[in-house]
Amino acid sequence: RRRRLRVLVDMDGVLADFEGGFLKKFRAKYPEKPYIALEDRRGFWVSEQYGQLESELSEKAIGIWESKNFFLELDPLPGAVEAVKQMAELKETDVFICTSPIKKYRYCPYEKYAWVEKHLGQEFLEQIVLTRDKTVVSGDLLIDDRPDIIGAEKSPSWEHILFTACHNKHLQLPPLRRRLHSWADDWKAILDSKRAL
Ligand code: UMP
Repeated sequence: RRRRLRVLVDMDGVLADFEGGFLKKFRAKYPEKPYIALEDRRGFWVSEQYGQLESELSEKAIGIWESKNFFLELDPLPGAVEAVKQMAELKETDVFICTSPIKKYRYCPYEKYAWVEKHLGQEFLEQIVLTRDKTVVSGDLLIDDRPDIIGAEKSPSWEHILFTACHNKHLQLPPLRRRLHSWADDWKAILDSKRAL
């Protein structure tokens, strides 16, 4: 194999606990409103499912992650920080953090950089790719909790590994599509399966 292995790792739902952070702040801000327990989450879009509960809840939900410090204060998911640091130390391996900012750009892009610096260290700032279209980024693997990753490039170079999250755990994947169930799962074996090619 000539080239180094390039792994793209998503941030929200893979490194940072977007769902848990959202629910905590939503319940604190709207204690009288109904909410969706993580067990009952279905579909990638939190705002859509909240909108189905009560139509006004869609914009209230969006207001939570548009607020200052939402992205910065997300907790790392279990094992995520250790796994990414280990991955980056592996021979012949480049790790990039590939994440889509929300369109309200006031806080989110800045806070994503600040989160990476805080939890992974300054050297990881070199590895950040902010894009709304991950199909135009090349890599061998993309570890991401969003089931449908589409964009301008119809045949992306990466294999999408679905990272299991509350909203996607019930989905049946087409044959040949692979999951990483958590950071306790064997992510090294998935990397090695691509190196072998
Ligand atoms: N996001 C929304 N609406 C939702 C859920 C998430 O806008 O209902 C945002 C949060 C992240 C982005 O900024 O979408 C998802 O980014 P990726 O995990 O695909 O990188």
